[in-house]
Amino acid sequence: MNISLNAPAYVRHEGLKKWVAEIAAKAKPASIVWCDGSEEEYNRLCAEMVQSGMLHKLNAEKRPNSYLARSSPDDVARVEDRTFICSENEADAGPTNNWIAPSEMRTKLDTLFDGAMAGRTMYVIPFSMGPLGSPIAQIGIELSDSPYVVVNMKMMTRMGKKVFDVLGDKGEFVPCIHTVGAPLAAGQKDSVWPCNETKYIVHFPETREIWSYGSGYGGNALLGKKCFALRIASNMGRSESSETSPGWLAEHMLILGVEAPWGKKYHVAAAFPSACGKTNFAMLIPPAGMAQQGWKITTIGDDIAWIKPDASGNLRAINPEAGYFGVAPGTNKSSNFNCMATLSQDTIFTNVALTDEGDVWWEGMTKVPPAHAIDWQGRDWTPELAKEKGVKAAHPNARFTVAATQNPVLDPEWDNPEGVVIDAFIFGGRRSTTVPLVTEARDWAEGVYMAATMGSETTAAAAGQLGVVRRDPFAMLPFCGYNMAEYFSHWLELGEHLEGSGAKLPKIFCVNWFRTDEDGKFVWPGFSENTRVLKWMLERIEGEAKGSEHVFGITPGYEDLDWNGMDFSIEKFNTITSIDAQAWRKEFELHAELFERLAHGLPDALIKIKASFETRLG
Ligand code: SAT
Ligand code: MN
Repeated sequence: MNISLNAPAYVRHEGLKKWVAEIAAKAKPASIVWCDGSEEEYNRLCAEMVQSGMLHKLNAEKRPNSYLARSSPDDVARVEDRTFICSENEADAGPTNNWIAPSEMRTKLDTLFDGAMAGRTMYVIPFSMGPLGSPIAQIGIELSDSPYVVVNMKMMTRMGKKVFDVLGDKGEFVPCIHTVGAPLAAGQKDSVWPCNETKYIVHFPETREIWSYGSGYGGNALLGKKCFALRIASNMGRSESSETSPGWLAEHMLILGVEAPWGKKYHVAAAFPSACGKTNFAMLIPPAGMAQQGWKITTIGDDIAWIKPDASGNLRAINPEAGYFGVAPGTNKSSNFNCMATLSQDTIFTNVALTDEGDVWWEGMTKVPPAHAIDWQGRDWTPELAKEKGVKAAHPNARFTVAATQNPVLDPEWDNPEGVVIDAFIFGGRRSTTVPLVTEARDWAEGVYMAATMGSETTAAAAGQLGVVRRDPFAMLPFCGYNMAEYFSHWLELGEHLEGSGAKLPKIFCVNWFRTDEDGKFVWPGFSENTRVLKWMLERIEGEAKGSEHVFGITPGYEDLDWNGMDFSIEKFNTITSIDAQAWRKEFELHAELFERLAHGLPDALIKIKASFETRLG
């Protein structure tokens, strides 16, 4: 078969063209389209998908220029058990990643990709993770046979023609190859959401390649996101560390800007597992009283941060993404007003419900559900069905894709190629018990310990069982592209390096918004009220707020938080801040289990800190 490469004249990179031709020869698409990232291209592809049934155009008055996609019911979330880190040595992937020898995997992929794109168009998607040309940014090229991927990548990354200018004729890029794995025979009718039962999400960290087979959903298919910006980038950041350079960090973190009434602006990066409220925290509106005092929060990113020390040793962060791929269910005007405003137009929704007016709906969007809707699987849905049979209108991992520029509280620095200086790191899991509302680590190493031993109850963002506690170090368990124990070392060494050169490190805090009472109800209202916790953190940075020291750090007393405009009793405060020695003895046993699992390469410092915490606990 002879298919035309069709490369536009402005693509001057021979290596890139050769690679595209090679993949095309293997996957045998019907044609190749080089994406330019234009509005015209976006609109054309959306129109084509409306034609094919993959997208449904929403009511233009209610939701201008927006679409709904419904995925196949067996392609609704990241597939962690089908995600592989194929390093040369198994030990380099570590015990928390699935590993298959690269040669074996390549043989497997050769077979899978042979003719995988038959009958489809292969899109060449050039993208930059981070502001184009930023010293922290990186370039990727995704080859995909999914037009849905193209339009999502347009919103989620800096995508298009300009990338080729930065790339020049021999620039480096991360090759990302994606197929839905559903070749079409001549004349065969396409399914609305093509995918394959067999799925492989594969990373080769040494050669910095990504191969994704069989899924069209989210992090499995938008390869700039978790695959590149976390799994491959975490490898890059560590491999660039040496005697003289501490390397850099690729983290599962939101970045926000916060203006304090005393006239200073801070930047905070926070790691929570998928579907634990990063987007809500990144778009927080301070409670009315605090807003009046001058508190203001702006978004830089909602999911991923790349963090690099500058010449003075400050940790500078960029958001490598350019849009949000957020969880819809639970999002509403009171949980996240700014997000709802962001979604008012130019949005692609996936797996939410369709109302009779041609707008979208999901659980928690409004107090009163619509009397009738079409659910995420295209079936009739009513509130009665939900009550009687527990049928959900939207899938719990239903998502929206939207450009960051639509966010009304987008930080003016969000696109600054230099990044912003981070003042504090926050780590938080979803824990109904044990972990208190907020704890400040006494130093960097103890902060690393807290982040490393973080646990969280699982959510719908990944296929698998819901609500079980699993250790999720740094909220990176599914995203760290190398041995987790070495990742801890990288953090510790980066801290030592910067401290040794006289830099002031960000403070590290650990939070838990999710403690419940005997009835299983959340005690802490969260959302806006989290600003009070943020305020305490910033006052701690300034040496202004009090707190008391306990086993593993410093926590505020009731009187140390600002309760102005909020009715929250000291009894309630005690339920979410109490430290139950018995529960913590159990918790340390779980830390021990984690450390045993990660024994190979585990830094001694963490073992010592654990021992000292246990001694303090008595
Ligand atoms: O599917 S994604 O990986 O993009 C979303 C998430 O799990 O955070
Ligand atoms: Mn995420």
